[in-house]
Amino acid sequence: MSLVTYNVQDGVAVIAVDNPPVNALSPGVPEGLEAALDRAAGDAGVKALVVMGAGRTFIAGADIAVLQDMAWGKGPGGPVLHDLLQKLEDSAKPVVMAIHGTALGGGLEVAIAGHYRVALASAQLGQPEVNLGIIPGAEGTQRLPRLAGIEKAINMCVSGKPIAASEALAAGLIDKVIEGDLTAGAIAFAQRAPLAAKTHERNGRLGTVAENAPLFAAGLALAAKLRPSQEAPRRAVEAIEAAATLPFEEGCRRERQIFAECVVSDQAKSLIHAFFAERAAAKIPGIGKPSASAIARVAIIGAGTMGGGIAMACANAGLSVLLKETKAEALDAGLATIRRNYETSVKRGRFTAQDVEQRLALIHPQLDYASFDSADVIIEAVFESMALKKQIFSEIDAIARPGCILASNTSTLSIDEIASVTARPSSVIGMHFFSPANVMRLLEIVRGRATSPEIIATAMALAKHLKKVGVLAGNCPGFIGNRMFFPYMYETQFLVEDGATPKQVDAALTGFGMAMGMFAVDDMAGIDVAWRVRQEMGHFREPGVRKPLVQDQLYAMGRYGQKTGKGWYTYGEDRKPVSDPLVEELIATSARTAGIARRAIGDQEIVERSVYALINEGARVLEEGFALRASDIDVVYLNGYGFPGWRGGPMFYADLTGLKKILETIERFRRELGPRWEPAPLLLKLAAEGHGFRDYDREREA
Ligand code: T1G
Repeated sequence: MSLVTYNVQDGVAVIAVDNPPVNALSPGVPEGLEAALDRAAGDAGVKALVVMGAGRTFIAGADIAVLQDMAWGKGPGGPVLHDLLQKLEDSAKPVVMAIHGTALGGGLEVAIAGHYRVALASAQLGQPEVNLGIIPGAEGTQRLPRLAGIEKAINMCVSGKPIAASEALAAGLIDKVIEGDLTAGAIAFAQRAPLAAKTHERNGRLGTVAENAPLFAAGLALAAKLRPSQEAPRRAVEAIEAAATLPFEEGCRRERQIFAECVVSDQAKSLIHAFFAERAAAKIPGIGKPSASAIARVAIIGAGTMGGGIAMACANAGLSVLLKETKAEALDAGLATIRRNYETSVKRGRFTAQDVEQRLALIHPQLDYASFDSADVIIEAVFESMALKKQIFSEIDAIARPGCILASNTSTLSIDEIASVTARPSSVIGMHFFSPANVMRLLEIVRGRATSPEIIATAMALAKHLKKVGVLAGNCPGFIGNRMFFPYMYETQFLVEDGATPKQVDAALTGFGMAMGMFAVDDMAGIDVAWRVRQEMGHFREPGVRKPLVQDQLYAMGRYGQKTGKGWYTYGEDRKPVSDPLVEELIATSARTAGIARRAIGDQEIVERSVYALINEGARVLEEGFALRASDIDVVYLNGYGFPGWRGGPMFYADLTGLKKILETIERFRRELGPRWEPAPLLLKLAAEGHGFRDYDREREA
């Protein structure tokens, strides 16, 4: 089956890439395009060409599966598109690119090799390669600045963010926005279009050394700001600089060199893994692919931080929301926070005032269960108390319509126990949002023993509809994310008792790439919340286990973190964490009283004890079946816990580091630090076999 179709309409050859789902430049597509170009060149009846995508989009880039092979040293060293690009540019007949959906990466690079570009207003154009740890590798860093100027090219390649057709038109990247039928509009344009200059010959917008110097400096600053630890954005600036300083062909050679260096990097391996891991998480064996069309009305219980954020996420997705509280003050406070958050989004240009009014109009505040019987999903978002959740679930069980999803936003408590108070445990599921719920992409979907496949499938579809990344988790204490987070969090507390400081631990973790250090996270989430969760989960009740010494004392002192201005750190107006000698004294005294000989601790030990605690517990979550894949665990940590994307997630990072090395270190910790460092059986097994978690996933998929 040809991946490229060819037909002639009114003297114009219409060449369409037809490689669903996103017309990636998979093997066979570049070849098919070249063949079609040759055919059009030889067809006397053809005066011009239109190149477009069949189905929902133009070309969404190179085939990332092929890139993954490249990253691991299999397959070609770089995109093999040069001949196609040259053939497009050298065509003796005008080539018009007709863009709808997305023209991304190699797709945009193909488009800018053509003589003209027209697009629907809804089209998105971008060079998102940095999201995969690479730079454009099909001469995009050489042609894009020639069309759109140095500054625009830098912004597009460093941010990786697509731009709309209107912005592309203003930038000179496209020639016309087509209203109505794209094909007809493109053909009409092509029939009137004279042969245009080749993009690589258009040097007018390449600027001078003097003009460009501040642009390149600003580009490097942008790269450092947007993706501090990532190589590719900085290398993209380097490639664009080559466009401004070298002849075209030499610039292309420089780009290919930089691309080849980036694609085999651990960062590229990790980010490409993250791309596919996110898409794999949506596929649940034995569970169909339903649509969320059945969900129109969501009812939420609790208008606190989580309930309010969930209400915003639903309203942002166009869903009608019933928002229930028990007291008018709490409801008013919740609504005020929602409005304040929306006003912040308007200030940041994310929404217009009209958008906000539309969304607020979808949120219906109330103090009772009125209309809850017409809800498609009811989400309970009250604080972590099993007794309170059971009371609420027995109430909504009596009201909700048949088939309604009864969901709990619990972050730690048993879904089975909550479901046990209802007559419909098959409709009960965990939908664990992350704070702020209107921003954080992760949605941990927790299946109970009785949860039906339909309910799971609909919850997963709702996640996609809310633009969240839904990951299915089993019903163990803390599910995937928090279950792993507790050993990580406690290990950082043992590290400060052993001699480090909260500031040093946080600096080592952010140096590793974590979005925030553990002590700053604890202060943001609330030391009182962590205390309540520890009580509910009964941590450290077994005799003989090492128990953290200080967090409970901070709780007893009312130091709950940012919300009280004091926690592990103190906080001023700017909400920036400041080390508190009182806390460091408290740590030293507690350690002394416990007979702990404090010592100097290096950053490597901090990172290894923290991150390996995650990996070891992750291996247990996996072998006990509470996560479907190791890559699902990565998706949870990348989207919910600030683990750096360019490290691929804790399990992928473990593979890159080598399970044998990690096991050796964990066994040393076991000897030196005690039984909490017992290696997970799966880790022992895989390390002994010389395998990684990726191999484990592959075997299970097979
Ligand atoms: N290659 C291979 N598969 C791809 C793909 C690609 N470029 N893009 C998407 N898919 C698959 C995806 O895995 C999923 O598969 C299905 O398509 C639907 O995707 C030379 C080297 C286009 C905005 O980075 O951003 O070009 O899970 O669920 O939400 O310089 O996909 O169904 O089996 O994401 O509607 C640059 C990546 C590549 C774009 C659509 N291009 N794709 O979003 O659907 S590097 C990109 C996206 C490059 C050049 C360099 C999004 C989308 P499955 P989906 P969606």
